[in-house]
Amino acid sequence: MRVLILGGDGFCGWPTALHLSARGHDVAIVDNLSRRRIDGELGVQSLTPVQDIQARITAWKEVSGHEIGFHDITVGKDYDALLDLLKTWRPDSIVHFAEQRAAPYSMKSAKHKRYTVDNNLNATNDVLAAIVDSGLDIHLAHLGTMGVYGYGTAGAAIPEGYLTVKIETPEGWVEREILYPANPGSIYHMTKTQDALLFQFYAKNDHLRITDLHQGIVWGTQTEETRKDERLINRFDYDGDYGTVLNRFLMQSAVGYPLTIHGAGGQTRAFIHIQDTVRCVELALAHPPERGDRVKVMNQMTETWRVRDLAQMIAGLTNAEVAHLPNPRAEADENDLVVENKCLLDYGLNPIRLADGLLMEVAEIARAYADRADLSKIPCHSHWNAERAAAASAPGKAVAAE
Ligand code: USQ
Repeated sequence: MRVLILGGDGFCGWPTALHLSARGHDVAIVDNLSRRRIDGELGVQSLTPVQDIQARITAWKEVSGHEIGFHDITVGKDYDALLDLLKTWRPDSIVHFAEQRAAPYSMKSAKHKRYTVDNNLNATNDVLAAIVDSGLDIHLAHLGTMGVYGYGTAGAAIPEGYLTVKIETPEGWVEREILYPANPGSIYHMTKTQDALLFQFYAKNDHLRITDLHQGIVWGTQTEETRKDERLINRFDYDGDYGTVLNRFLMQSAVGYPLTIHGAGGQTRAFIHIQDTVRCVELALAHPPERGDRVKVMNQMTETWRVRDLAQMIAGLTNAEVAHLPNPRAEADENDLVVENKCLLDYGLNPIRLADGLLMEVAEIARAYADRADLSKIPCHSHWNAERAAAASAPGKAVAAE
């Protein structure tokens, strides 16, 4: 299969490109390297020494014998270049990761909100419009987020995209299937709920074949392929904007920094290891919807954890201290989360569990590159609203270790 990976230089995109290439697919990457520029803006760097894209691709050729193409195109801006690439390279599938993916970054300021909305929504619309314009029957698999659902339970497990509801009509009660009500918790998550509407429209209007993968929080850094050579190593974000909770806690334990629980740590979230992310994308590409089908939605997660339970487990494993900080986010103090993930299990995924030993691999990677860490970048300084910012700066709200 010929697969174009939009955002193929990023944390999920790079290991996906390698995974598909290793399995014999013809892979090309489209990326404008914006994630690397944002590191510059924030004054941070990946904990792991990520090579530039050309060095990565050269290393992969040496290690595997496989070529990966690279195209420096800004999806959402360089429409003609994208369309031209689709027409000439003629991919069977496109995997769309080309979006700004950090919730805290999207909430930093009006400038960051505007960038995230502009970048993400134009990228998605351009890909869809270009597929229509190309006249090709390309399957689009998009990386969405569990956060579109709002982390609730609705009294039952969160279904995969659609909810059956009963509506009272003059003829009595009728059953309808609706898109699960969107309930985003940040501007970033909001863009993914808008993406879902774009997908519904293009599937209905142009009969495009689309799969939306609603993914939980990714943990881990290495996959089977990125482990093969240090030049292939994946990103490891730990900073207050791009670092995500489990990887951050493992990194913090490795460098002796108290685990930064926001508020009471009562939020429950869905998790998936990066190795399972790349497997799930492969499974999604192998099972595309038919032309004329509705958008196929898969919940891409393997287990749920409450943030304070995660912190306690890691503290127990590594003797790390735990600290409660004022929560920068406008989120509930506690939530329960039950999620269906039948699709990927039916396709044969054998999920990696937090207990499987890879937790310590992540901690070891963090220890190996600890000298690259800038501990001043660990706290999250992006506040969701004025009340959260005021609460964070109130006297007596500094880090309190347990
Ligand atoms: N949290 C802490 N301490 C920290 C970092 C986070 O308590 O040091 C808490 C947050 O308050 C939140 C939870 O952990 O309740 C998750 O935060 P996160 O930063 O790990 O993840 P989030 O901002 O939700 O976003 C990440 C990815 C995003 C993806 C999403 C999946 O950056 O691209 O879509 O996870 S999900 O969370 O399921 O929506």
